[in-house]
Amino acid sequence: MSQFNKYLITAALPYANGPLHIGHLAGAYLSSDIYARFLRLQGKEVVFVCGSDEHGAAITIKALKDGTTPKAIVDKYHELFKDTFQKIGISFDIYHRTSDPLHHETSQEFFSTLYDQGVFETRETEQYYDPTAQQFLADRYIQGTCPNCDYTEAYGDQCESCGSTLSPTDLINPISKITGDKPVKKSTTHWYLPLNKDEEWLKEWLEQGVVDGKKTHYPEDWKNHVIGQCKSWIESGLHPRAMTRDLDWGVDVPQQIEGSEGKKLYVWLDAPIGYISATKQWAADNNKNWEDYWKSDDTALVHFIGKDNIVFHCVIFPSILKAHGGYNLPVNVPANQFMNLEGRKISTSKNWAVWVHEYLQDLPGREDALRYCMIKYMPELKDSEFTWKTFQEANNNELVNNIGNFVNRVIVLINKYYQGVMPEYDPWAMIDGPQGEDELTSYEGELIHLFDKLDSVHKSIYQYDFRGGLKHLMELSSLGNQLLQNNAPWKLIKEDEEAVKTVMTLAIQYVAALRVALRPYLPIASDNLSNLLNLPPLTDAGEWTDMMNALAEGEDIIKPGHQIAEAAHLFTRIEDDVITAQVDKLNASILTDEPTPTNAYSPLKEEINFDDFVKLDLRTATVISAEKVKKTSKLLKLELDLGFEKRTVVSGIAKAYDPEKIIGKKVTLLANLAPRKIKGIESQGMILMADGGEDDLCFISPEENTWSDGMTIS
Ligand code: B3M
Ligand code: ZN
Repeated sequence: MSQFNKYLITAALPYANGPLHIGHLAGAYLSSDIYARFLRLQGKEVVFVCGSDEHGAAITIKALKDGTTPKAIVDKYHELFKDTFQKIGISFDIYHRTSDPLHHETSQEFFSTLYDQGVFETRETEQYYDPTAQQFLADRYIQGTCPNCDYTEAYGDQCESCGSTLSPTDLINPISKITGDKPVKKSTTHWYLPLNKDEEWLKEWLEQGVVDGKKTHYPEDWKNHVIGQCKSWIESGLHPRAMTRDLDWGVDVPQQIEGSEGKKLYVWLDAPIGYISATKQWAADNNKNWEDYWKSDDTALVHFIGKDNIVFHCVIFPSILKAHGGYNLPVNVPANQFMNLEGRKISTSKNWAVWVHEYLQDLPGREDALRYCMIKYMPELKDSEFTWKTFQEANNNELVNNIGNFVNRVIVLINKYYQGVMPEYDPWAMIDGPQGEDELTSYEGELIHLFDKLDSVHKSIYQYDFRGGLKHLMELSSLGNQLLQNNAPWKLIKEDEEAVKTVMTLAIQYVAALRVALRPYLPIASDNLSNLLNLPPLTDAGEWTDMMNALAEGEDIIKPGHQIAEAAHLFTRIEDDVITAQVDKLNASILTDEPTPTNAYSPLKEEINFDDFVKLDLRTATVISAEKVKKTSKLLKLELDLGFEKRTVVSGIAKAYDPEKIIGKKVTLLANLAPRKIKGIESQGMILMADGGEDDLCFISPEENTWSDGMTIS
């Protein structure tokens, strides 16, 4: 949706109760940063806001645990966050905080407006109270036995063992986490947002992108998992939700409201308004009008978050904004899923995480390597996995061997042949293109290819497909390498000096394109490319658009006569000892008795559609003979009876099954897989197995006796 000129981009406000880990980066911060940087490069007006979420039980519980005050906790983490985000290159226009008076004022104004408009319902309920501590207990302050699974340390809002959502009164033998005493029930009054009244318009807004008869966005651009979560929430019925709490840390309910004493705003009425107060502060600092970014039709509001915050940003906050009136609703909420770490869920409480500030200390100068790996495996549509090994491979095989190698060859050769000054060249000299050897091509045609590749990066980013954009970028660099490989200027220089000038000029256009295209992804590498090309660092003010306009006109980005700098490496290899040290550190730090999973689950493959599925012809069959394939340890040669014909299949199951024990076994066969030769034997199909990793395999078999051979499975 590029009809917007202005963008207000938000990234979830992290709770200031512990350091940032790689899951945070992969969840919301890198995606929002790529998006913001790219839009700026396109000359769009962007305000990218974030800040620390400093209220709520997450903070007070941490203070209680550390024997300190909530204020000390948030001050500590706020500073750490600011520093970490800056070092890893997240280009916020402002990093604000919810303890700031401007934020308190802004969220109180929201509360008062909703109150004055009669939006809230007041309700009196019984809630747990700790008589010794003389305070009501937030859900997370109560622990007890889960009624569903008997886990004894379930929280008042959720059981972490079985995952069920609870309310404090569900717990068996509840105790207060503050004193360890048994809490008592006491009545209290709160203001509720009647979400049940919003069901209808929320549905229309989410499904059709229409509010009050006005088209606001295209739901088909939203991620399926985001829409799916919202719909299932709404379909199961929305209920009034309390917007206040009995707490002593947070934003006060405005004093002029009767009964406000001792009451604070619910953290989800407070935190998202942090996006607005951050914008107000940014506008005040930059002589702008904040309302232009929240209330005008030509501004797109986009929320970047992790999947655990979807309902708050797609149901609750929109309800608050609409009830207040005058504010834009988000045009998209491109939430990511979760990133796991070495086979486990990242967990702050179990200390199973790669902490970003520690990474920055342990692997100095490798900010972009982490960004690269996080983006390559970004959990855009499904959960993904970070391992130190894949990190090392991504750095060494892709950054060093692909981009680094290409750039280095170009810079070295231009310095060698032309003393670093781009020569005059003949654009009509025929050279081998990057696409294939002996495929002669014209210079202009190649500039168009370059343009198209860059355009694919653009399209991916607009679809929030940041991984896809990165893939196109790597292909760009591979094409550059291919161009050099196919023309071999180091040989050609002896035969045709003119052609080499054309090849090297084309190659430098690729490098110059990478300087701009890498900017949203790997900003430090982009700056280093600027140095190598002897160009100023990008200012993120429309340079993408300038470059595309030039290429569309068949104009060079770097012209004859331009002097480049000496060669220097963009990336360097990461050796095994660095990786081993990180893996050891991780394993040593975990606070749990659970054994490390040996069979780290493999992440799900890409989604397929029904048409893909029906292409598979699955048949049942019986094993009629089985023998080991000679000189192999894993392979068995099987004869299968499908009822209507017999087949030979080679299967890698010898470590899990003795051949004699599987004769007569019923199996499921992928029967229309193209035959292929394995160790000289033609294998006519593939047997379906469940794979638990290592040699842990078992047949996916039809139920004995009920299935006859050759039956189609659908
Ligand atoms: N602090 C939850 C989280 O960090 C919460 C996000 C607020 S966004 C307005 O996951
Ligand atoms: Zn449970």
